[in-house]
Amino acid sequence: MDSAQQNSNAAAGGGSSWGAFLKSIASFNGDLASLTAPPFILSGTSLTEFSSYWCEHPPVFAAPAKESDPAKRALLVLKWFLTTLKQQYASRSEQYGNEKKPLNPFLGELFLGKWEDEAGVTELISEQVSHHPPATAYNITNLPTGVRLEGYNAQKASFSKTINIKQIGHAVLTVPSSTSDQPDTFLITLPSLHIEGLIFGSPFIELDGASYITSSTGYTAKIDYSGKGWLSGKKNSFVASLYPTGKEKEVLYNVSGQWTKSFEIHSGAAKHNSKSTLVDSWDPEKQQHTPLTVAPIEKQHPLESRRAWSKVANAILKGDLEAVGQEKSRIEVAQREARAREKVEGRMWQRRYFSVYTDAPDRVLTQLGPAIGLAEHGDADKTGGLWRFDATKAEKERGQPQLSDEEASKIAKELLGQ
Ligand code: HC3
Repeated sequence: MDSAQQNSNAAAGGGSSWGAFLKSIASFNGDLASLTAPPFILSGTSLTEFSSYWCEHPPVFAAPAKESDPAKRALLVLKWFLTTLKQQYASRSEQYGNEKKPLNPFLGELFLGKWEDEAGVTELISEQVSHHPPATAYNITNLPTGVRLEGYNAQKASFSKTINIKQIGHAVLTVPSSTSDQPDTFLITLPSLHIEGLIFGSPFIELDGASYITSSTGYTAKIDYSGKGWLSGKKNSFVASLYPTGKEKEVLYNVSGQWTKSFEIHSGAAKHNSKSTLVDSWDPEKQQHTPLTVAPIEKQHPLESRRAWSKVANAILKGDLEAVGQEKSRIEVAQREARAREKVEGRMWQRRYFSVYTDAPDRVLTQLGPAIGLAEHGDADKTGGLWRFDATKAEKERGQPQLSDEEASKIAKELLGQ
């Protein structure tokens, strides 16, 4: 049975529990992890993997480093951001026919990888830095140019007609400058989203509201998202404009299109768009993407996502729900026990790559946050802290020798119950 048939059977109540799932959503308490989704909606991929969606096209990610004009650099940053949206928000539904419920990462879970292409090596580090509330932090560096993205995110969900998700957290892109010792900094907010198609048993994501990118060089981009309305509009639509910070009416560039399909970049305000104002365009169908390379499972650290969840993921693939439940609960129980031990011993779980930023106020948020309505504290109370990449810790991790089989088994037993 293909996924479309599966979904329509499920929606009609054909042997699956989609109806029960819809009922449970109506009394939803906002805890996404607590949603008991029917089997066909379960995914064996953990949310720590989602950090890789920021860099499907490393050359586009690194491109701002080669541009010296600050407005054009800001435009290249906006273009890169827009090119990430398709993989971030539509890749699961395109691949499987519906949005899935990802695995809820455990504290300390890691997802490490790299991209290798004409942009050189670009490294990814993603770590689950908080479990209550759940928050994932990431750091992506293009080694040849030094372009670096770091950020952390959590989700706050609510129910009104459908599942609505507000993203908490932010990202900071650092672009080394050819004319100054000080790199340019771009503060990025994350769009809100909601789930469509729930009633038909084939959920997919639509983005809504607005998100922003503001730079230390004095430019801001606003991206407005909209979907298909009852009467007009196309799904996954957006319009974006780039302007000098604080002067929203003085539009330097405008971008419009569909984040799943194609978009065009024009100079000036949208009302003047013509062939002659066209600066650039993007069509994901015509672009190559660079696959992420991760170490083979047996070479991974026991806390790396694909290794840690491999038994759960295999059980999901086989549709063996009993095994899914058993394997998940092994991890959950071991994690609860680990937290209890830490409490008794008066210590805290040590994050491997990130630290809570305690020298508040944070420089980037203080300088750039007010222009786009981001608070100085970075919503730290909702993400277990204001998380920043810790280069010293990362250096130490890099220097660690590969774990022996015995050491790896000990960690897997103690922290994952495996
Ligand atoms: C809401 C979501 C979990 C969070 C996912 C986030 C916001 C994570 C950060 C990434 O950078 C972007 C991103 C993309 C997709 C978001 C997921 C979509 C669905 C999932 C819910 C927990 C599952 C809801 C269950 C249902 C009904 C879709 O199966």
